[in-house]
Amino acid sequence: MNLETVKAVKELLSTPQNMVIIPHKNPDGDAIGSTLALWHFFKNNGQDATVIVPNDYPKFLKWMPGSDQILNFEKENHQCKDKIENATVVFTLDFNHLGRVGQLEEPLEEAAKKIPFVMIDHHQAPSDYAKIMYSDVEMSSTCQMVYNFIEAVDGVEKITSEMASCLYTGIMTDTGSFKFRSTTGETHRIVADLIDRGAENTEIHHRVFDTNTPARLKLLGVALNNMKILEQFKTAYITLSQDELDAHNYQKGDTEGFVNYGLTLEGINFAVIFIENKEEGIIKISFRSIGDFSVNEFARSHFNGGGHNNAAGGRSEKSLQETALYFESLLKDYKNQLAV
Ligand SMILES: [Mn+2]
Repeated sequence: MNLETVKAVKELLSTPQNMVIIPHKNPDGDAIGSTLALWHFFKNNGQDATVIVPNDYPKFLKWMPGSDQILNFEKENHQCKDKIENATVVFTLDFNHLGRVGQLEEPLEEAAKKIPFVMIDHHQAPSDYAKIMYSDVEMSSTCQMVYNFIEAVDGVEKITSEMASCLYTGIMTDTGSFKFRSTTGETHRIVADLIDRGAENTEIHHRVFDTNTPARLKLLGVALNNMKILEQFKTAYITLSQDELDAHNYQKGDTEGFVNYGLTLEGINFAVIFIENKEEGIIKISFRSIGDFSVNEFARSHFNGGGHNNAAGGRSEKSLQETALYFESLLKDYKNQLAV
């Protein structure tokens, strides 16, 4: 964080505020971990704060300290609208474009005309709605940034064991358990400090990763069986139809991490999963890569999405089969980049 940003935040926090803290739609471990950690920090410092999620999040994150205090915009709509109307500042975490919050977009657009927004985020190409911006694409996770934020504003002594567990969870999930390229020595130093401050690391890994249901494991079996490997492009992709999801009692979050299996194949650098969503009438896509191939650019150019260099999302309005064929047809233009 630069000095000017720190100064602006300190000034903001010097008077009592009604804070609303918002993660992106379909919040993941980093989104929930960062918003809850910041929420604890503000509450502990006598501020009024509320976390509002645009929609529900996976069960394997619901053990997180403070999770029971989160308001869901879809379920507690009036309460959420009241909170936003009475807010004096809005924090947006783990996203940088108001189009990423689903139905919350409109109330936030309105709020942005009246009150200051603070952005803490590590995605590319931030838009300019926030008065105070802490945006850094080099960061492993928004949780790592919230650690830096607290350190800069008030000192790491303010990090309680609850906050440490929240921040640890987000760093762990966003770095693929500390293996993605964004994981630096600094990331590990922060993680070490979080364990010293009470993050229950062994317990957190268990709670987040050992939560399979028999139906989910079988759905993974279907996904792996559907995997198509295109060795000439060092690419592997998975398709999952709505029928296949329905046959396995699909629950939100069940397909989390499936895309990564493609990258565990020797010689594969680009992995994709296409998941049919009949309700929204789209195919949801996740892209992952190892090395220099930018899935962010690929998703931006062809699938109305984006994200990071090695992890991005996108969507398609074609059918599942058409989407997969279209995807295959694009690969020849990337053969040189993928062959590296
Ligand atoms: Mn993140």
